[in-house]
Amino acid sequence: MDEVLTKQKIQELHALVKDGDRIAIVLQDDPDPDALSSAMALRTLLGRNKLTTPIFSFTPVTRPENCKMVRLLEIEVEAADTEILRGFDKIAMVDVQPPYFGGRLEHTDIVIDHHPGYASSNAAFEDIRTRYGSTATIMTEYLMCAGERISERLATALLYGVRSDTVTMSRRVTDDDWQAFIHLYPLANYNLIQQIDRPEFPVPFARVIARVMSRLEVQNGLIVLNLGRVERDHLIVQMAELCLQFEGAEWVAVAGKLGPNLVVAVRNPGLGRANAGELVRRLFGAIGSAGGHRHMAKAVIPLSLWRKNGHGTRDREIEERLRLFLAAELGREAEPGESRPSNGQQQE
Ligand SMILES: [Mn+2]
Repeated sequence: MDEVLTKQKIQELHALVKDGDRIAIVLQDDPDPDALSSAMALRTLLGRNKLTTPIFSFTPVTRPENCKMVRLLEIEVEAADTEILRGFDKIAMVDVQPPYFGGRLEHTDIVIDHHPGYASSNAAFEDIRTRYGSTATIMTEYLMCAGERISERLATALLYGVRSDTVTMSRRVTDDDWQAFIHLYPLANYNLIQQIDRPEFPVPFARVIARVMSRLEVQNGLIVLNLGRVERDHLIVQMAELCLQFEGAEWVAVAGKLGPNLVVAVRNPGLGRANAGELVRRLFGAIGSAGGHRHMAKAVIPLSLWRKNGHGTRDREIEERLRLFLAAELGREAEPGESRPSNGQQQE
């Protein structure tokens, strides 16, 4: 924690903002927990409320966990447009920087962020700390140095922000992030965090779960399920997470048809050295977009290309084919003669 720098920045910030200023806090599209909590913190730091300092985004929050955060913590995010924002005395942004918005924003006064790689803007106030795992860490430091009281609601939001940007303190995490985490932990409401973390299924999805679960098997550590047509991408991901909870599950692939595509979510518990991202790239990189991290990955394959490769698109056929691909790639009981799908041109 850099107390000297942070105290100086707080002074700069207060010198810049006049009492009567109407300030808009603008977030990245589809704001994430780090952005949302940082906006709440900035508002508190400036001693303002949602009327004098509303939060804006050009597109709404969509991830189920983030929607739940917004709902449970009663965070209001208004729809931004260039014209509305023109009416504000000052524009602030957290967890994002002006070049991100292109022509959508005419000017910016306050920028607080941790993302590297942006060209410096000419905002009057800038605090970019690329070393930090989250913007919520910077904002927690501001509140601590300002001696500001952090309410349970704000602490819960910030803790969730730090946690989600650092993938539960496992990625890019620094001492500063830990310091913020330790400060926020006793102030936050852990029941609320658990609620936010537990994404909901729409009730009609129960029928889909009942149908596919009746054929769930763990074969040599592998679970493969195809849900058939789904309405939202998140359902595929949530089902993959759920399947990972079955005893003996070392690899999970859950697929679903979404629009013109076949979406495949792949998970493993992240214990070994296996890499789910590499696995889906090897399997599907040639016929779709595929990628991810060590324990979670996703492939989006146009059904037309899947069909062009001679694979059936009926739900059971897809499931069987995926099982063969996965089993072969993982070196488990593969049926002979099966090869990876290709687009007929590129081969790795
Ligand atoms: Mn962030």
